[in-house]
Amino acid sequence: MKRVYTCFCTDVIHEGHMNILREARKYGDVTVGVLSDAAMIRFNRFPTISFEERVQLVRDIPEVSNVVVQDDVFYDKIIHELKPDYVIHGDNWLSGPTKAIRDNVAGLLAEYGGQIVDVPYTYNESVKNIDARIKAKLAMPEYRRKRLRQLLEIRPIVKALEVHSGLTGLIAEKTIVEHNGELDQFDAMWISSLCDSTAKGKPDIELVDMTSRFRTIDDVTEVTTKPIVFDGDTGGLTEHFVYTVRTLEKMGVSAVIIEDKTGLKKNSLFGTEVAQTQDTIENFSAKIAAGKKAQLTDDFMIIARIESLILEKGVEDALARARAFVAAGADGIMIHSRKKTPDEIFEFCDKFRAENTTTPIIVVPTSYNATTEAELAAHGINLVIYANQLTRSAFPAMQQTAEDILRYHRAKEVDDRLMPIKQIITLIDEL
Ligand code: SPV
Ligand code: MG
Repeated sequence: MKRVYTCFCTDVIHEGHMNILREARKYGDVTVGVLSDAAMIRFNRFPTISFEERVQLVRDIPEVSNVVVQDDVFYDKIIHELKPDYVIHGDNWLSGPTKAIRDNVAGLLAEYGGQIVDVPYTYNESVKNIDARIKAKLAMPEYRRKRLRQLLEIRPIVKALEVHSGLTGLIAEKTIVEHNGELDQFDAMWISSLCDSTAKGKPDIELVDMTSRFRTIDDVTEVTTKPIVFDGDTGGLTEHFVYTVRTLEKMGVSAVIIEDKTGLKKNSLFGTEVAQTQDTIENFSAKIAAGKKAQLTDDFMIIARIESLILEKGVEDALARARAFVAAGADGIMIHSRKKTPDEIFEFCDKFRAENTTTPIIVVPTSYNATTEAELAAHGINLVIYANQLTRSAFPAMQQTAEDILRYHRAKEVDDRLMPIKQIITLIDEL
């Protein structure tokens, strides 16, 4: 009997999968690999059922002889172990980022004369509907909200991208890249006060009110499924913050980050060039404790952002605050810096991790942008936020286009820089 292998990355078995399995059975004895949670979220999307349930789904299919775990999107380990005569897959992997996976499989099979079988990918109305229903479930507040905590458990470092509209949300949701033999995508979205304000042409001074910030969240949640980390600025008055917590939770936001400043807040990247006042440990701890008391689910996270390094108060001050804020109930610590190198951030993280191994650490490496995710993770950092790069890339592109239309009195000269209308239309999902 020949050995046939296929890998499933799904929460439901539909006619497309059954078609592959029936085809596979014609070639020999069928082993199905079920992608682990960690691999599935790199490749596709967050699972809506547990790994054990996904294994059981496959085990129940008569065409399947063996079920194994595949814990990487690439097949190296599994092919070396199983040495299948055939690997069978839908022909959708002949193009797009997943072509890298097919190329990897082809190379591995060529070493001993194995073969790939590409079967026509089934994408009819019924499969589309199933797909849409899973997405809709992932977007529901009760599923989306808890996903940040789940990702912090699974991922070596969670990556969030700034979004401030439905369109930027779609970019964070859908961008997937194959590079150096790895597939990657963003895990979460950051709703930045800076970029949300900038998109409205307003300064980042808590001027754009919460009701407006919530509308931005609505725009994003309407078209995405990934978890949201909300920039809550100072959190405002404690008496107001408790209401903010309730609303964010209800909307399915996973975390709010509030910074330990008081009075007129200015953006941290101004540092000490503008007057900014840090809140007292006592006041800010009371705000965190009140927020924790107000929240209704265990999923939601209140993250304390420490501005000691921004305000040049030193690492010891930051550590004292981190200790106090964790004691007050903070679910994570964001430490911010505007230095070009990560030295002070790493000093803080190393010292904090020596006394606290579990509380997530969050960073925003805008200024020390040469530091890689792997270096951040090696210092115990759990979440990295790319806080403003989308806005900063779009703005000069739009400005240049506006200038060139004025310069040439027509739009032809800018046209080769523009996304074709057809492509921009297909970015948007239709129901
Ligand atoms: C934001 O994105 O609004 C932030 C991060 O708060 S920073 O701009 O670096 O202060
Ligand atoms: Mg901000």
